[in-house]
Amino acid sequence: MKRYSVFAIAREAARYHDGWERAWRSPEPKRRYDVIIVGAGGHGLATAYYLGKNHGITNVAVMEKGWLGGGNTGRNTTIIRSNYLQDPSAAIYEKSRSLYETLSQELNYNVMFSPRGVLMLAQTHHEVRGYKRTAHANGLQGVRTEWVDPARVKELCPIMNIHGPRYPVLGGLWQSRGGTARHDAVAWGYARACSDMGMDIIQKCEVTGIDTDGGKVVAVETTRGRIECGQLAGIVAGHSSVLAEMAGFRLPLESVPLQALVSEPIKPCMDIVVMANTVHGYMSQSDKGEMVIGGGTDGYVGYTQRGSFHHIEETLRALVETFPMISRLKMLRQWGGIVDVTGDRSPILSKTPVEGMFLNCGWGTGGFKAIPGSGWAMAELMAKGHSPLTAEFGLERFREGRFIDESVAAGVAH
Ligand code: FAD
Ligand code: PYC
Repeated sequence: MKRYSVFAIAREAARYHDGWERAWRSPEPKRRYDVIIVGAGGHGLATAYYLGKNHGITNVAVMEKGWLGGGNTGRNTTIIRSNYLQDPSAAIYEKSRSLYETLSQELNYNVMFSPRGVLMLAQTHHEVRGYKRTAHANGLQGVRTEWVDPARVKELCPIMNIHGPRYPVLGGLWQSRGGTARHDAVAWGYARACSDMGMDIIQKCEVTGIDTDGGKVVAVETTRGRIECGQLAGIVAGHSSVLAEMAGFRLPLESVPLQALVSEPIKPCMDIVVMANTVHGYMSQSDKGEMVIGGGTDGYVGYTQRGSFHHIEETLRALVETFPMISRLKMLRQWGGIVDVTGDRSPILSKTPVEGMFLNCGWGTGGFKAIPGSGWAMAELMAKGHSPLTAEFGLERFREGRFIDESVAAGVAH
């Protein structure tokens, strides 16, 4: 792989940019791999990357039914934070946030990580108590967050109306090292690095069946034929229950549409991320100047990558009362993804009833921020059979009642 650098840009500028090579190869699938990962979203690609980088396992294929990064990874609003309540969550989300800090250098690919700060507004006394509790818990976990008062909120985000027609802003939970990154660059950067290690990323290849022998996974059936494997990881977000059904077991999660929209581009007016969970909407400004906006999930199970119309209206109503100046903005695009939501709003990183098959799913509305940490932890689980970061996130917690309740920290109404 040729390194990207300022010298490479200058060199290519001088020769009409005809020397760039493809960022990743598009090989024909081999008959057998040591590891097959289903799903070339951020989590699947990051898992492959850390399998190679941290554990030397490179006979790996990542199978993708569409195009890489075309699932939720390329559809999210890119908010990165680690202000969760429970210790196992803080550990994996903070690992992830800290990996984001140097990911561009690590991958030699600009993922445009922007630690601009994330502010979660408290607009009821219940939220004030909840977020103060989170700030205290984060202090004990070594995660840097703080409670800020309304005057500081206004200072951080001058375009905000803190008096609110319905809910005045009573303060907020501020994580100054939270922020955003360019979502598809994260997928592309990992894909390029995986390809460089000799791994095969097979796009337009849907896994349609899972073959087992004596309770152990031996191969997958795909739209490009049968491919054998030593280990299999299902990392397919909203399609996790479909994949689990192929392997003969059920998962404790529901798939629901979650949508987002962007406005026309405007001059810089907001340099932090704001989440307003009582009125329910969140917003940041992209580098292009568009306001990036999102709301809650649909109230019913669905596989449309669209989302229902009333959510657009509810989300914009919430944001117009929080940021009155956006009332005259035109909205440009709207889209949806299918998110996989567990009962405790925490992910599943786990072995499964099928020997050799692993699952990484249940990130629901909040898995973009977790991509590097999840990949790191999942690779460790697959290579060594255990990982301190995944220990509490096994499937068995639902049977044993050891829930990791993050319904408040999830930040998005389900
Ligand atoms: P995906 O990126 O969905 O990748 C899974 C891949 O598996 C897909 O490409 C799919 O095509 C493929 N696949 C499925 N079935 C098969 C099969 N049978 N064979 C082969 N391939 C298959 N998180 C945050 O942290 N911050 C946010 O601000 C945020 N905002 C969001 C806003 C929206 C609108 C949405 C939809 C999600 C948001 N999220 C956010 C959540 C985040 O996007 C996801 O948790 C994360 O991207 C999941 O990544 P993934 O790699 O697990 O899944
Ligand atoms: O998890 O921070 C988050 C988030 C924001 C919007 C959607 N998910």
